[in-house]
Amino acid sequence: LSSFEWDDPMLMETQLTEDERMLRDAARQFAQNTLQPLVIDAYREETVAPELFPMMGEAGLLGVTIPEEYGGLGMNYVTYGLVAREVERVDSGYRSMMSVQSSLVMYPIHAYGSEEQRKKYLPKLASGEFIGCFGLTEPDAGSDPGGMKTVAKKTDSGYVLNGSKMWISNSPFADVFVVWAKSEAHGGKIRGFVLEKGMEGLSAPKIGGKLSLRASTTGEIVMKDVEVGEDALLPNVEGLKGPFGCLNRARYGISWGVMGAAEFCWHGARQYGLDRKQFGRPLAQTQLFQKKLADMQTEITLGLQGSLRLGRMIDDGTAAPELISLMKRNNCGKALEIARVARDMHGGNGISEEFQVMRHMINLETVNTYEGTHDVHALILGRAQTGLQAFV
Ligand code: TGC
Ligand code: FAD
Repeated sequence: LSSFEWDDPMLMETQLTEDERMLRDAARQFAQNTLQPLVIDAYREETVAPELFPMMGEAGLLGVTIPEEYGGLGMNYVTYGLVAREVERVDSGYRSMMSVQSSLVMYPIHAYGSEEQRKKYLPKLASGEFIGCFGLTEPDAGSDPGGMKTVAKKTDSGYVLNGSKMWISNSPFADVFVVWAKSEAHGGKIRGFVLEKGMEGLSAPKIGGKLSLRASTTGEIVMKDVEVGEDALLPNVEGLKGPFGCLNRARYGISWGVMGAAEFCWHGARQYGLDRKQFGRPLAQTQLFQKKLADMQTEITLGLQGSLRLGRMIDDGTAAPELISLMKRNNCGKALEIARVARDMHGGNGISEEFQVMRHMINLETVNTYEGTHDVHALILGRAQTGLQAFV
């Protein structure tokens, strides 16, 4: 038998290809050298930072899975997951900025858009020259997006949109808005539209007072008689499977991302326990402390293996959406619990911004809620194994 790698017990390194490791290392370098020095102040000050997008674009973090001809990297979903893990090791808000752009804006334009839409938007979204946002949630339609009120009415030359979206990442500084609306011309079915900053009647006020995910900017999208041409419609998808197709990718990325945040908390707690002495010995030499570290190590090791397996299944076309729910739910819940325990293990220092565990803990409250709450994913899994739907 081989020796035990405490921080990589399943030897994940050996399960990755050289290309995957190379891009992971590049993402880690960018995250640690560029994002990490900014994050403590950015979180405290709730900094609005659109300038990070071109920097992420240059580092190759935007549109990892989008083909190279549209400015992406043309890499697989395992690589996308590895990138999410590195960025979220620094902050869930930074991963949010990146994953909305990649999975919720570039993906639908590529998968459901016309060739003209792809050429117009994707290269600039990949470089970060354009910033994108994704409007599904509304004030009265969160877990139940089918209850949305936003409508698109047909005009002679296109559509006119009315409605409002709530809790939209990146919206206050977005150039490109992928918005979902019920289209009267399509029998009330949900359709996707690509709106652009500056359109008359379109505004995106910032939501203030957020106690979580403060390094990422969140806003509303307000549409008052916004007129668009026929070319704003995403032609190749209809119904809720449009937005859910995007969410499948983003939820998968989150399953990796939160493990990055959890790893930060675990490694921090371990180091703190080695450095800090009480009762004449390191905290790490107590049974309770070691039990907590063992629990963290176990959950993170299993969570990462699950995400890697899921990534390979997405890449070979065998993953079902319910499996994505399973991994998103499990890894978010476990990461949140790990962050809470790590906060406790740091004692009083655990509440200081300097040690960073509390920031991760509070961020993970959001990540456990967005892209389908922990309980909504339980209901998806409950339905899949009983055949009975318990939403309504
Ligand atoms: P249901 O009847 O289950 O399905 C309606 C239609 O949609 C299809 N579908 C899917 N297709 C692909 N992938 C999936 N995961 C799909 N889930 C459902 C389904 O096949 C059906 O198609 P069709 O052709 O038969 O019509 O829908 P429901 O209305 O009963 O919804 C149930 C429920 C609760 C599962 C669903 O609404 C849900 O998942 N709710 C959670 C909402 C959510 O995740 N919102 C996310 C907003 S975006 C966001 O949070 C971004 S944060 C990003 C960041 O900052 O990082
Ligand atoms: P609700 O749906 O009102 O849920 C409240 C509670 O009720 C939850 O605990 C939920 O699990 C529970 N619940 C709901 N239905 C049931 C049921 N049938 N049975 C049992 N329990 C139930 N959305 C976007 O479209 N784009 C974005 O970019 C985006 N970014 C976000 C960024 C942030 C910082 C946040 C906080 C949210 C963001 N969201 C975004 C919205 C997010 O997806 C929603 O908040 C989430 O889907 C939950 O919806 P809700 O807030 O309306 O909660």
